[in-house]
Amino acid sequence: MKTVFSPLHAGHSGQMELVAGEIVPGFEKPSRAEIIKARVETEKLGPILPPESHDVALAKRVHRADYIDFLPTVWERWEAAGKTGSAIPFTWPTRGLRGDVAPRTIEALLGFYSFDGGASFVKGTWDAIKSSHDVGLTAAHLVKAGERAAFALCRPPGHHAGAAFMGGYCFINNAAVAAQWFRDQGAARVTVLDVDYHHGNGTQEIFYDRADVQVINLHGDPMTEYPFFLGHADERGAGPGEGFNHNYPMPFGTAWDAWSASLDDACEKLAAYSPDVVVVSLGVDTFEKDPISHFKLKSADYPKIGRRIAKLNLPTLFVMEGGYAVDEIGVNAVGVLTGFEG
Ligand code: SP5
Ligand code: ZN
Repeated sequence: MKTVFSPLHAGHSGQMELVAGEIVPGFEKPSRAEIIKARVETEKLGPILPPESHDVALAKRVHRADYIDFLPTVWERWEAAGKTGSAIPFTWPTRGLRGDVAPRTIEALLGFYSFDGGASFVKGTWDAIKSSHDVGLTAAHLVKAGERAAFALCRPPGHHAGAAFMGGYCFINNAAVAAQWFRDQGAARVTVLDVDYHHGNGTQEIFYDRADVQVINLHGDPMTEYPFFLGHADERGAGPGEGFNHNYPMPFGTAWDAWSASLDDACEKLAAYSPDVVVVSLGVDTFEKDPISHFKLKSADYPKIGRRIAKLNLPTLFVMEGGYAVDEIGVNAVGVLTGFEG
């Protein structure tokens, strides 16, 4: 399987996040992608290719255009305002406030275009976001060109990014952009299968009222787990999209037996939908040693995920999402891919 990777991810480094009342270095750090890349090499998964540059016109249809236009301007405006640390929002237009009027200052706009303080900017962040977007689309091209599967080693991740907001380490929703690209290229139906520990709220929001993109999520129950405000089992899609969104919330402590039962059910729904292509939002933060998550998957379980997905016998694009147990992230992420290859 071919991997697409860009070194530009590394400029998104040193950004801070708020954890347990303290500002700490972000869990979503450059070594994640480097360790996965090293494992792709030692496992001889296949060639590692650089991305081609792709216009963000498509991202402006998947997201709201004003949101995508905002992202490249953030760091410049933050510096121009005399600020020095990571650009992190701190005020959000929640219930009772105006979410329809874009304010003018950078600190206000950061809140306007986010749902949490988890997607902070440093100097190299926009270039990393753009490279991650390009990695996803370049890998999608490989699948369209006839590869059975390809691996988009995206960083930063994307699945928490909604139509007009960032959050949860995510800015552009790489998997959603790839899914839309497949549709534009003539795929009648596309499934996004999200196995990251956290609910892919952004992907769900983007496709919620559509029948042409099925969205399936396996994740920590939002009653007790981030992102808290989406991902319940009764969210089944709306309007023409009703019945095309499927959520599998699971409790803390979920291990392979229960998790894989959800995956089996998800794969049955996926097969019944009969998509032309599958986009897997591949997070490995389901791992037992993940520092911010609460499932109990073991390294030996990841190849089994790949094998189950391979049984669908569909063209498959793997898009990297989360996973914060850095020491094992390569073994686990690439384990899914070698398992897929059988
Ligand atoms: C792509 C992805 O996996 N994003 C995850 C975003 C999670 N943000 C919430 C982090 C909460 C951290 N809680 C830390 C507990 C440490 N013991
Ligand atoms: Zn996650």
